Amino acid sequence: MSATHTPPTDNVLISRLYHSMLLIRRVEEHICDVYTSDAIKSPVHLSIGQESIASGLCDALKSDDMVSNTYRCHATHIAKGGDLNQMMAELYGKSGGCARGKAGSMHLIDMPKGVMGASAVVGTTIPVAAGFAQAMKWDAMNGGSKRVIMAICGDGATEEGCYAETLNYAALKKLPMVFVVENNGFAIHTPIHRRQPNWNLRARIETYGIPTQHVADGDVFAVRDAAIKAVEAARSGQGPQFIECATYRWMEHVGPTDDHDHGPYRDHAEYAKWKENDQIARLEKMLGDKAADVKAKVEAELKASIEFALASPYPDNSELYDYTYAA
Ligand SMILES: Cc1ncc(C[n+]2csc(CCOP(=O)(O)OP(=O)(O)O)c2C)c(N)n1
Repeated sequence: MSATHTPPTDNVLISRLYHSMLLIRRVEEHICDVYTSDAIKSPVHLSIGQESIASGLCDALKSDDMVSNTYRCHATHIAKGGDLNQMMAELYGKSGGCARGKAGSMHLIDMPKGVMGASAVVGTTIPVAAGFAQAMKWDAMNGGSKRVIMAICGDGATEEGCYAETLNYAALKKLPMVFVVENNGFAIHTPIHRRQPNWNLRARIETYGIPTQHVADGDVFAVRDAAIKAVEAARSGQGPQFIECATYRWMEHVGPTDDHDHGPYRDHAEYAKWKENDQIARLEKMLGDKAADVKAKVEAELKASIEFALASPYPDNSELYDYTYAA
């Protein structure tokens, strides 16, 4: 697989995207390293191999725009500028975590940085994102700035009833939303052709009158360009937009290892093709000697976040019932 998009020559942009993708990869590699020690107790859904999607998308957003995601949310949290120390402390179950150590990997949140809380229940964040989009629209009508929310999910989430309902509502109300599907081809182990009679996702979305784009090769610059176009359209009042980004999950669905010997669900030639297309290696090559400074910065940020997490205390027993609700 080779990238079809003309790469930019702007080193500031290349460095920024390389930093974003490398930070995601190194944070998740750290998770893999420590997971068996039980220091991180919640299930982890890793985005190793999929980094270019979150990094390309979030680069098109302003700081007061928002992003929503599912349980596979480390990458968008980092790419949108979510606080890394709080994220790491949350993974370690510490009180300095973004949900005070009570939620773990699948429920990252950083509202000041525009990261909506994520959920383990497939598809549930999509209608919540539409609620934010509605509020953003009303706010802009009352003189506030024109903000956009990007609702990201996997291909499996598009099969939830609430996905169709949200597309319908967002199109009807011309909400400032960008729907994105990170299409890694699997819902856990089930490929898309065994789940849908018509797996042309974009054709389905277009029936709502929502314009669609497709990035077939994970090219980080192509993802960013598609996102810029969609965000501009949504921000200027043209209603919701849709982007399908093909990608590939290198690791198991949940957990810190690969599952390449777990039966025939993967096509190993396809995995090799995507691995060869690794956008982190590609940008590292483009940067040459300049990559070293970015790498050093990433390692320093990672180290600081681990130190923060380790130094943070566990939540006190007295907090057990705080922020819990009963009807
Ligand atoms: C409502 C609901 N149904 C089923 C599940 C079990 N489940 C967890 S992840 C998953 C697959 C989702 O796949 P996809 O949306 O493509 O995201 P990916 O994991 O590939 O990023 C399923 C079915 C769930 N968590 N919630």
